[in-house]
Amino acid sequence: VFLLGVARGLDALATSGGRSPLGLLEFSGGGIPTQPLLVRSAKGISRAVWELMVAELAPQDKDGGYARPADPFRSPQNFAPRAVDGSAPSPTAVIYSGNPCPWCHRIGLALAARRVPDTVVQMVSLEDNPIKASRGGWAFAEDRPDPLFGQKDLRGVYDKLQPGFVGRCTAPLGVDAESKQPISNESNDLMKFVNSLDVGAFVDRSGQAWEVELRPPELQSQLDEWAALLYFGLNNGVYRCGFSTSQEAYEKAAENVAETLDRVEARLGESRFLLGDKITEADIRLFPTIIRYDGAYSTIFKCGYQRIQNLPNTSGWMKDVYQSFARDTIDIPDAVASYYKWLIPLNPSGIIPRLPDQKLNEPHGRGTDSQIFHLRKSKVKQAAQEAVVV
Ligand SMILES: N[C@@H](CCC(=O)N[C@@H](CS)C(=O)NCC(=O)O)C(=O)O
Repeated sequence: VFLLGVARGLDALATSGGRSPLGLLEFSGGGIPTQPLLVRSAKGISRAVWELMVAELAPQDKDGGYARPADPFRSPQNFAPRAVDGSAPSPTAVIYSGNPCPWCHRIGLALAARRVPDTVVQMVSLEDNPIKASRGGWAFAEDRPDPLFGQKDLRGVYDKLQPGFVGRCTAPLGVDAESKQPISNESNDLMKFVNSLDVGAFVDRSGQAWEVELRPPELQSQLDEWAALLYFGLNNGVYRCGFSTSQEAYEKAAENVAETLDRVEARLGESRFLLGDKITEADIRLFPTIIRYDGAYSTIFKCGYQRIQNLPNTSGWMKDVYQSFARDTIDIPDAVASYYKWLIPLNPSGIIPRLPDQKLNEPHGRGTDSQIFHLRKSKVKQAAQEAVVV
């Protein structure tokens, strides 16, 4: 039946061009119960292969839910707060990062919000290319080489930091540029590291330097609550949706995402940013997921029917953050395309759908006050960069 099908299919392909290549579905039936067998085998084989591929890509718990692997490099001793004037010949830290990655995006946003110059922290953007990389997805682009170890890919860097390293070579990864020791490969740690740097970014008329504070002490418990909520329901919630291998695990994750989006939408109806009229770390945690949501997560991760463009507060907030300081922190088409190109089990065709118009440059209608950051006094005497009067 199979060979006959092939022959018929090839013939059909050659002559009509409008039929399936093997012609199996056209030929089956008619007394021989081939179709149930075909469908059952196709379903069983593709499901088994698919499950294997997803579990390799995204480790699974026993219920078919995504279990994110732990991060091996966490060295809090390497990020005691430091004052850095940016005049040293090489940066204090290098952060290996990748444009599509939402966890890396947090670090780029924190650096941009705090105006940390790249003479202090150098973000090296790696290419997302698992065919070029020897493990994981990250390889150095020719025009953006590895500044510390001269490696070809991120695995090479992990191997330099810990010879014979076994595990996921994930971005972001922060490395102390002087000691060449890891700071952390966990984005929460790296956000805290970026917030701890004292670079004297703003100077007032009296000559006092100021820093953007992303975690004001009086907001810390609220910030921790929001961090947990956003991680569960959105940052990792969208991944739990996309990497589920059972209907039950998916349903739970999709419900968490929907509830968290509703909560965010309601919260942003009360104030310009998540915790009031100033940007905090909570906004920086939310933005990378929201900006990728309509183009990638809602579709490839099957997050559900909600769209950011239909949430007026959240989409206004997204435009506000984008226009205020986030514009240069992401290449959106590249980030979105990466999900469709490289999450092969979720999109075997590699076809990239047409992107929604996020209208990011349109008026956000969320407020006109340009003093959108909390500030703290800096210890840096002379501003490391062009003074900005506050
Ligand atoms: N826990 C890490 C997660 C980072 C992460 O998952 N990075 C992904 C890119 S979005 C990665 O590098 N994956 C490569 C791999 O798993 O091999 C963090 O928050 O920093």
